[in-house]
Amino acid sequence: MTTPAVKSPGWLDWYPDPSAPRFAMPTGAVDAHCHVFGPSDQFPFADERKYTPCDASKDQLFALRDHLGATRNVIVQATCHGADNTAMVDAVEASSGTARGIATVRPDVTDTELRTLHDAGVRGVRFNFLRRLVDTAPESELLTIAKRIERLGWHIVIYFEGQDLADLEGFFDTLPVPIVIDHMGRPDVTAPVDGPEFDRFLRFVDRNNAWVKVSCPERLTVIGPAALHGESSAYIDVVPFERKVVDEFPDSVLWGSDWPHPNLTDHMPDDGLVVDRIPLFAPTPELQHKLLVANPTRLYWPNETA
Ligand code: 0GY
Repeated sequence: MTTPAVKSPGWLDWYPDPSAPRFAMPTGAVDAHCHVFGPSDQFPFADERKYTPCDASKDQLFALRDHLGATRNVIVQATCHGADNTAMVDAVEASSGTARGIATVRPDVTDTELRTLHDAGVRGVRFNFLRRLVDTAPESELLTIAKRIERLGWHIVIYFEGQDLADLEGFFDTLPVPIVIDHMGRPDVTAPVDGPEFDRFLRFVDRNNAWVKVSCPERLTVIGPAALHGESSAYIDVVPFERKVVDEFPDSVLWGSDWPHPNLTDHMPDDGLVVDRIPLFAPTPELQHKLLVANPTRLYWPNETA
């Protein structure tokens, strides 16, 4: 045990008492994007981190999963832990097979280390292109990693902002393994949903047969959590983008809570309300089943049928 870390100034902690969702997720639902942070006295944060969060433990994550009515999690390595995947792996191993992990690795990772991660339940690596979060590795190093993981049948989770896709897509097109895109490629939701930026994104998804996480409205919204102010649903300005992605790619969309919502600065979402938004963009039981059960099960538990 070490001393608990001191949070970054202004850090917002995750919502302590989320409402019970009115929308019942179908049996077998997967939260395909969430994180654990520490606890920092047990799993210290990385020296190279760009922020220091509150703790968000595996037990708190699993309690939220149960409260929201999900069955499984995909735990994505958070940048505050750098390439030390210990906390994430500890959570995946403690899940009795109900969680998979996405790791961060360096190009000099050994085959033995990769195999150990695989045996623990890791099924991919994350490449992060947000400068406020990481000093992104050169493309040559990322390509080395991509080739190393290919034989394990893993995929690459890519995190970038919409305006950067034009510069990055040539590199992404060369990746030799399946691609999973975080948060719909972070579109500018004040731009038209049928405008050139989002159209570029949709064509990129189509060309690569990529998976897309319809997640993180609380980070994309400009108008904010209007439901807290009497509107019928939260983050309403994100809905056209979510709907478009689900309509165009019903068999390759995933949903994630993004708990514990790192680096939000103006509010912290009630995770129950975030779940209640799902029917706004997946309006039929068939679409809900694909988004929440069939698609993530095919990607992360491929030996099962859903
Ligand atoms: C997210 C988003 C963020 C942070 C991280 O790994 C991370 O530090 O993912 C963010 O700040 O946008 O995907 O949860």
